Amino acid sequence: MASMARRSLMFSMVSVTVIGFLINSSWAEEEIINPSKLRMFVDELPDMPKLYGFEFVDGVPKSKSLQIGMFKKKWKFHKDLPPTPVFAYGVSRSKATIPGPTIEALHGVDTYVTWKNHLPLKHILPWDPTIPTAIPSNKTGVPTVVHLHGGIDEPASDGNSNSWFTRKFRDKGPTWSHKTYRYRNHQHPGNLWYHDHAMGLTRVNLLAGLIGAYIIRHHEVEAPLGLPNGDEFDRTLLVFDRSFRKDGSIYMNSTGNNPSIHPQWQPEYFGDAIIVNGKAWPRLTVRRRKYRFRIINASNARFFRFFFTNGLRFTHVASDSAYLKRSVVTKDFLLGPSEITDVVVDFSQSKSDSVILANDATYPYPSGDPVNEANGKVMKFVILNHTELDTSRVPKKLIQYPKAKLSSASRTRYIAMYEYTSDVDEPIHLYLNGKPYEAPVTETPKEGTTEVWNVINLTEDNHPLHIHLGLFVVLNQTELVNVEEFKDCMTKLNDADKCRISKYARGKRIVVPAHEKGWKNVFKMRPGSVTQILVRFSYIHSNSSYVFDATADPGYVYHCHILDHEDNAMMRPLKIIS
Ligand SMILES: *[C@@H]1O[C@H](CO)[C@@H](O)[C@H](O)[C@H]1NC(C)=O
Ligand SMILES: *[C@@H]1O[C@H](CO)[C@@H](O)[C@H](O)[C@H]1NC(C)=O
Ligand SMILES: *[C@@H]1O[C@H](CO)[C@@H](O)[C@H](O)[C@H]1NC(C)=O
Ligand SMILES: *[C@@H]1O[C@H](CO)[C@@H](O)[C@H](O)[C@H]1NC(C)=O
Ligand SMILES: *[C@@H]1O[C@H](CO)[C@@H](O)[C@H](O)[C@H]1NC(C)=O
Ligand SMILES: *[C@@H]1O[C@H](CO)[C@@H](O)[C@H](O)[C@H]1NC(C)=O
Ligand SMILES: CC(=O)N[C@H]1CO[C@H](CO)[C@@H](O)[C@@H]1O
Ligand SMILES: [Cu+2]
Repeated sequence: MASMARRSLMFSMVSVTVIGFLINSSWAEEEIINPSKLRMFVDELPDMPKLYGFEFVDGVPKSKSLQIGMFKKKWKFHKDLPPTPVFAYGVSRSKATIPGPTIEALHGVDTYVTWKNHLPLKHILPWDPTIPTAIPSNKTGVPTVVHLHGGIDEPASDGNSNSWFTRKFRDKGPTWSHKTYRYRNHQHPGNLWYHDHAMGLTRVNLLAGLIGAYIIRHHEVEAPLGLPNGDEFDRTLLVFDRSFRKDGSIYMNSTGNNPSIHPQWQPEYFGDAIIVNGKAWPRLTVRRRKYRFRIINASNARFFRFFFTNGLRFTHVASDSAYLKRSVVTKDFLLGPSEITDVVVDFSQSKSDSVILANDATYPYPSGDPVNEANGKVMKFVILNHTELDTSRVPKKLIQYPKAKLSSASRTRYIAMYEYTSDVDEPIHLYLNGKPYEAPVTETPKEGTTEVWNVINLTEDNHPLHIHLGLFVVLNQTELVNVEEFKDCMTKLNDADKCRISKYARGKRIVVPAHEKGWKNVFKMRPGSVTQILVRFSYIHSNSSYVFDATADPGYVYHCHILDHEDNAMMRPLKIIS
């Protein structure tokens, strides 16, 4: 496949800029800013505004209704960059931020959110009407719909891609049912994030800025752990990559890799500037003590392998939405798109008085280019000299949810990932199980059950698979032998049993890192491998059934979380049955 060539093309984008006018290229290409022109670590790391999804009435927490809008506005991503037109979430246009406000919710207390679309008629980024896309019947604006990633909620509040709506709800997708979403917060405490999920527009709506963090807290369960807490020492870092033009606008290539088939769609978006909480390569001054960082990877396609340049370590306490059973110390970790890692960093252990959080993951991961000077750095921590009393701790034992038992699985499914290429060997689209999104639902798990899913990656890229509603544990990852032979058979029959998968799933066993052995909602499906996961369609913290009707319409979805893949159309319906 031409992926290396494709990647080098994108990589050479920066050098093209310099001599842009000499090359016969479109204005867009000429104007891409060379990221080395932006000074690193000059902007302070912002903390996003907080919205509380509950209120105390006579000392008792009660549910609350929030109104959150989506606005077009300008955002300063860097001191040296002109303001960038963006789409941002917020309670008003002036208060809207990139990322949006962090929503704080309490376990057991419902939060209601009315998501309001105030976006203009025209998108700020190029999109592609030839992939399955939400297109309003008349010009009523940019379609949007919000998904709470990691949320265990009713289907009608899950942000189904076809439940999109435009400005003032003037036009609505086929599965739209109501304006106000109900988030039950009945699940285990942890880290979630909200983002747009409109059919075929997810990648551009997120690139434009429609993302934000959502935290569910459960004090009785979490307080005894003694982890660093409070706004100063417990922080959310939302990380993504973007490219900019010299006028500050977000650059996205408007020419597809198969322009005669899809005028705009490209298989992966990569930006050269690394943005944390809305600032490119920011800095944060920290005290010599422990901090908790909830790190959300909101990139379209970039993987990050984070490490500290001075060897400082990370102590992992949670992964995606759930606490780990035990804390795990690592020197680095790989974060796939939309994965969340929750770590404690003890700056009192630092031998230097500043440290850079860096990244060395190739892109696309794992077959692509190495990082460069710009995208290899994430942010800087300036560490104050004064040592201070730190009463927070990181216990070895965190929260143990009942073990997922393989023997309890009610059935086994195969989920094969396919990429289809054009005669110039460029990807045209990707499907799960060889089926487009619109094909009738095939994954219909029974509520309360656990299933084994064998995810077979027959493509060259690492696909982070995300399942709505269900959580899963990764059992093992095994490389396929004689991949091409197996792939040929699968391409013809699309049936893992008939293609005798057991004959091929005999390669190297890949060790699942300790910090990813807990309950997850996204996992990186290695290329040329079978990943076996145990998916649970019930709560993990209790045996009670869902506190809502999970079998209702329009159901759920599961998809690749490389947004460019999800949009075209590595996504399938998931319908829970009783
Ligand atoms: C757009 O079309 C929908 C249905 O096709 C209709 O309900 C709505 O009123 C129209 N909106 C405008 C602004 O014309
Ligand atoms: C945009 O994509 C097209 C098609 O893949 C490619 O030919 C062109 O070089 C790309 N532009 C830039 C600036 O990378
Ligand atoms: C972030 O997510 C993107 C896509 O989902 C992925 O490609 C990238 O590797 C991830 N980065 C990190 C640091 O996890
Ligand atoms: C810490 O102390 C060293 C040596 O006294 C000094 O050079 C450095 O600037 C101080 N760092 C901070 C962040 O104050
Ligand atoms: C993966 O692990 C399960 C249980 O641990 C085992 O039954 C299965 O055979 C393993 N799969 C492969 C491909 O090794
Ligand atoms: C759910 O029930 C199983 C079997 O009775 C038990 O092993 C498990 O601990 C229970 N889980 C919770 C969270 O109570
Ligand atoms: C990098 C890698 O191993 N890619 C493989 C993914 O799977 C396909 C098909 O199974 C292989 O052709 C690739 O080589
Ligand atoms: Cu993918």
